[in-house]
Amino acid sequence: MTNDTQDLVEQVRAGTSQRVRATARLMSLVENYPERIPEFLVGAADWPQARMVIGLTGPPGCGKSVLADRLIRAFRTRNPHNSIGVIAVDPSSPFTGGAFLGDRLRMMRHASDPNVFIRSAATRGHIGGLLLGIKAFIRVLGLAGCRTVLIETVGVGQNETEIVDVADLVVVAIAPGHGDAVQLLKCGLMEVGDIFVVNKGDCEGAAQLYAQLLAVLRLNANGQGRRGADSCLVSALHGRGVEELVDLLEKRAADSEEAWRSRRRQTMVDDVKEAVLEEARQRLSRRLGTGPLATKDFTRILRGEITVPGFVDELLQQLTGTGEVKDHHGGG
Ligand SMILES: Nc1nc2c(ncn2[C@@H]2O[C@H](COP(=O)(O)OP(=O)(O)O)[C@@H](O)[C@H]2O)c(=O)[nH]1
Ligand SMILES: [Mg+2]
Repeated sequence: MTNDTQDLVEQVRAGTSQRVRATARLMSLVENYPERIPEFLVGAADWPQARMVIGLTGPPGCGKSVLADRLIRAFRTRNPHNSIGVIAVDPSSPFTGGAFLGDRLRMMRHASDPNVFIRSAATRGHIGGLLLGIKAFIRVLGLAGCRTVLIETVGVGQNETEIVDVADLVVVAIAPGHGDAVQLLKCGLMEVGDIFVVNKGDCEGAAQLYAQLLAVLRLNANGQGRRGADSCLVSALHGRGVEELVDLLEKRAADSEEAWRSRRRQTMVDDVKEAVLEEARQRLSRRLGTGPLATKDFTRILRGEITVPGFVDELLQQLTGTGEVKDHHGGG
């Protein structure tokens, strides 16, 4: 880990007055220098972790951001000493750009609360990198003392449902006016949800939608679907049903905290493995591009003079033989 990262990590962990700024700077590092994300794994084993990482997903316009805002307030009121982090995933689409700006404005009221961390993450069309970034965000937020992390993401299409892989539990929100429950839950949302929320309970059709949802959940529980999904009817705009939702979330956390913790630890180990493989791939790649084993050497394989494993053996020998293993910054 480089010195500046290390300093920032210490500031965040120490909980000084610099904590809020240092946290923001760490997250900017993650965002602007994705190649440095592996640095955020060094020493991370003993970083404090969030207790609950909630994925909040659902179709655009169903009220996720309004609900997120309510959840922030509810969590802050219940546990005034606990911080909360919110990651809003921007689908980088011209159609939702406006709505996203709205999200930021809506959550702005928390800007002066030093215990609320709100961050956006742009997808830029590269979901793999985004996932790594979000995982690093979650670790940084944990370090900053966030007990709860909420990830708001638009639940349409495959990409977005992948984001729920990093959440401990997933809240799927739907709302009346956009089709029936079966249609709304088509885009893979049924499979990912732990808690299903019908929002806009104050609007016409909400009661019917909720009844449909319950029927769908019952069917699923009888079939091969996931069992034990919870559900509730809320009106985020008016704050109705939100406390019940928080109760459901708290109950899940109480039941599964340990399992989540160990799953996240395993995820970190997996991420370290990926980081190590990536580093090795890059070093070998640099070696192939510039070293004595230039691309033309591949023709030795084509001519049958050497096998692929034999070639790799030579390559690794060259790397270790020239001290390249100690090279942290490439060059070649
Ligand atoms: N009537 C009503 N409108 C709501 C409710 N929750 C959200 N909305 C409205 O629905 C629109 C979309 O909300 P937003 O939170 O931006 O949706 P998102 O795209 O899912 O994040 C906004 O105009 C909200 O004011 C609710 O409970 N009742
Ligand atoms: Mg939103």
